[in-house]
Amino acid sequence: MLRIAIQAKGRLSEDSLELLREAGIQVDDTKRKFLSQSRNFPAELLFLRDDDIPQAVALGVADIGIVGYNEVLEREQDVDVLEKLGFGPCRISLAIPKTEEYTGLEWFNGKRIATSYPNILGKFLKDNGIEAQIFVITGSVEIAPTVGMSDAIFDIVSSGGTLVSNGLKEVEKVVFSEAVVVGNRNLDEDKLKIWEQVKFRIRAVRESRNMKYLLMNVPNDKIEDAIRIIPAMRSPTILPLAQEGWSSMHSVVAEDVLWEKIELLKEIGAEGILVLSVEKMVL
Ligand code: PRT
Ligand code: ZN
Repeated sequence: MLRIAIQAKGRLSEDSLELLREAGIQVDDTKRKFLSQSRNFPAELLFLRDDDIPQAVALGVADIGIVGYNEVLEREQDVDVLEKLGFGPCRISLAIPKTEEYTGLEWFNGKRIATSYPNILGKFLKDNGIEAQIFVITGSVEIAPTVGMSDAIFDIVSSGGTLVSNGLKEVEKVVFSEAVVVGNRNLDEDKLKIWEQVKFRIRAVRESRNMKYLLMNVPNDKIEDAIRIIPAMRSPTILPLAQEGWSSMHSVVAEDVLWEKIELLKEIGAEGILVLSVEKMVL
């Protein structure tokens, strides 16, 4: 049995549950409890505040956990980052009032910086030889300069909208973060085996999310060109059509280059192009 800690309520909880669900680990989240056992997989979910996940995993209260990399860095617990998950992207940045002229990192010498990430900030300032005062607050960091609590802030930024609406500008991006899987350092063989299974499934889910299945009819003398446009995993599937001189070609293509590929395929005479979602993909 593998115990997986995920955020109970917050920005990462839905994506974490969805990823596990798509990986075939079903839990009854309708009556979300503190601890919920999967109906069909040897795993149980422990719902925690994100701040507590690195410590829970370090202590072995949970075997693995899904949490923002920012929390992993800040909590300085003995855990391993086992896998990056891609969702919850953000950065932790230094921001100052937009009316200030920013002259480089020295600007922060002698200043007071409000943050919920004192460890990451402390290390960054030390590494850069900056002497500033760290003022720890746990919420609404972005209002600190307006109310005179600090000269600057060090906080999570995603779109940047919160900074702008508080009259601040981002001047240094210090850490980039996304949701990651952290693991206890002393997992036994059974648990490691289950984690390997989970990892394999998570990768297949993530791989398939970015992929589309493409079907099209291609004149036989253009098949070589079509293969050059969409090389596929090994090679595309080619099936003869009833109509002489034509074949049906099947392949997968990454979504971010889909339109560009379709245009090239049309140029070489491909017809009846169908694009389908990929449910799961195992490489
Ligand atoms: O209750 P619990 O302690 O579990 O949750 P929490 O309130 O501490 O965390 P939560 O749910 O807000 O965020 C969980 C994780 O999501 C963070 O640790 C990050 O890894 C990640 N994440 C991604 C973010 C953001 N994007 C984000 N934008 N966390 C917070 N924000 C905040 C940001 O600080 C700003 O105030 O959202 C606001 C809007 O950001 P902009 O730049 O888009 O305006
Ligand atoms: Zn938190």
